[in-house]
Amino acid sequence: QKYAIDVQNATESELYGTLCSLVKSSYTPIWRQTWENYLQEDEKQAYYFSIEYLPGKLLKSNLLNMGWSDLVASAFKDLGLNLDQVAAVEPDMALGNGGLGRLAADFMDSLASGGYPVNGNGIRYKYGLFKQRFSNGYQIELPNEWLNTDVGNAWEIRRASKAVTVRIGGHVRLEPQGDYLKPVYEGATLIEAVPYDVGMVGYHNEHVNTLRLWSAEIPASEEIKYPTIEDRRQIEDITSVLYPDDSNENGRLLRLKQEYFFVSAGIQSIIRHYKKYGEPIEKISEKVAIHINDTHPAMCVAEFMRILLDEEHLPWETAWEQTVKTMSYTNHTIMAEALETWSIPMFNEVQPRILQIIAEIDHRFVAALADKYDGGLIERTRIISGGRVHMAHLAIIGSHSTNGVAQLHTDLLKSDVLHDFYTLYPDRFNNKTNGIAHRRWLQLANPRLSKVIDQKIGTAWRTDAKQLLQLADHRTDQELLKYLAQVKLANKTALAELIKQQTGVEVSPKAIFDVQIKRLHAYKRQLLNLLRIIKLYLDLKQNPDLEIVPRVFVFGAKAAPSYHYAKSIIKCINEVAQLINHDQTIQDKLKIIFLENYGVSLAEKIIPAADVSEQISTASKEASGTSNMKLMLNGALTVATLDGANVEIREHVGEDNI
Ligand code: 26Q
Repeated sequence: QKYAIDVQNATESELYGTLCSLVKSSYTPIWRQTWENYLQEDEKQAYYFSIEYLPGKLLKSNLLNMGWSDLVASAFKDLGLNLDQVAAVEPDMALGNGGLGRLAADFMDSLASGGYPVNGNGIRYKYGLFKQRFSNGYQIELPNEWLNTDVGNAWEIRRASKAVTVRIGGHVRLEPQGDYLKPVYEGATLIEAVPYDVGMVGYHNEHVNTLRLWSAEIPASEEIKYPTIEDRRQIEDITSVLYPDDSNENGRLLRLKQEYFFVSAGIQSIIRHYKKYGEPIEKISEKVAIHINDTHPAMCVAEFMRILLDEEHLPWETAWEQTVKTMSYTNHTIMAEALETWSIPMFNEVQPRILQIIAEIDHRFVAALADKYDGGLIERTRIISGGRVHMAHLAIIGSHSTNGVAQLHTDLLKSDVLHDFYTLYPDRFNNKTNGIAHRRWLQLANPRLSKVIDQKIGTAWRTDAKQLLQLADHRTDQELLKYLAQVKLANKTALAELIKQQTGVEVSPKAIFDVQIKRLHAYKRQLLNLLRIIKLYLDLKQNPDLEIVPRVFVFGAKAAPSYHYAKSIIKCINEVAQLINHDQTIQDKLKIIFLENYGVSLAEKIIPAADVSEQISTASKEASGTSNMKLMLNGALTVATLDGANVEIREHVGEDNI
């Protein structure tokens, strides 16, 4: 009906589009009802602010969560169609770089499934994370035009009626007006922030939350100011590209504009919504919680203050108390070069009023500490110092909670990286060890293993992951062990086919599949892994009849385009792969496969087929890691540094599994 053709003549894209429309229209009433319930129950709402989300594909998880998977699979079969092929048409929603963005997506999934009143706030990038190709062993980056495909984004709803205006640039002066100062703006650019909402469907619970992604447009009233395409670009560029994790590459004006844009749009829409129901603004923290995912949205603190002061005319003290009670912050890294700072002139260029407010927060912070602490500590913790704005300091000072993402990481924050802040605010520090959405990473990614588990312990683990502990009672069950081995072999056979298809290299599913999949970074030590492989190769060259179990080393990793070292490692791995994969003398005992364009969808194929999980970061540098959990959950043995969440994984699985 949607495409005015019958099923037999429909392309995969058309079938995909039709199925998405059906799924979406079946959950929209639940989505509306979820919203109604929030209003009626007058519950506190939390908002997760993240500049990245990495959900991957949504069709299969939406089918699963709606309880439609079996029905649709059998209907497709009856019609002689292949659901997997149709689902493969969906472009990955790759609006993130790696761990931080994927964690945000897993949180959205789990929170909806737990029935929690939490909505996401982010950016609808026109171009997702670059597509990676190898050419002569070198990484090539291609644009990822995910919206510009046959199917576009089937899950979003554009809500022009909920648009807000974001002000960027220009000048500001304060004019006394009654008992407050009124900011008068001159020459600022007005940007229309248009939200695109994506439903986050809970698992079997009649609950759908919202992921709200903002897009920058020219306000209708301002069209006349933008006659050329170049003029329009000035605005549209703000939500055009996702910055590829250039932790070192500080100071891009457009990045700072992105940060302010989605922060301002999100905060404005939250406060507007709160006020609609006549609640007193000075009690907003009783009904609203705002979470700052890493420092990228740290301007939430100042933007919230701006609205409470300039638009709601609250006294500073009341506004500040509400802000601190409302905000909380997660730190994801201890690497010095990744701690965000911005120069004062740049900040002033993006939002002079926000800079004024930050300067006032800084001033009051310093004044309040002056006779209690030594000057060194104050200088090290204040927000503005050395001519720069320190975003982590803003997030910590302006919130009531700072958490790390694994116990070891939180301990390091307290004892080292953020020690001065821990001295000031010991009660604000806490740990939230990362986790994963186990249904996506086990039930969806590994249906074979899920079936074996179901047969042994039933299906309750699907809503309660702790039920998986029951499997420990069957650790010596020979029949179960045989089934588990069969599942792993079947998954490896499937991955071997994909490897053959994508690289032309044949690998034996009987070999040990030794996997390292994550962003390419010096601290993640892909190079150390490579050196070990070379050692194994040299041993085999010296003694070609050496008896070893054949091994296939699988890599997946993108390097930031400006990260020269990381790109060299990619070239290096590809060169060694060329050498080893074509060396007849080692009798297929060793293979290296570097799959292109690692991302969520590829991870879902590699992880169920892994025998060995490489988690060999330089100790203390990997804040948590999350692929370590996904690989462990799918039955891989872990080779690890005692770093990040590996420490806690070991406590749970025992030393003989890690
Ligand atoms: C910074 C400045 C300019 C442009 C981009 C960036 C940028 C973008 C992304 C800096 C860092 C990131 C991402 C960081 C990240 O993914 N960290 C990982 O977070 C995971 C979830 O908590 C942890 O499991 C990983 O250990 C951590 O490395």
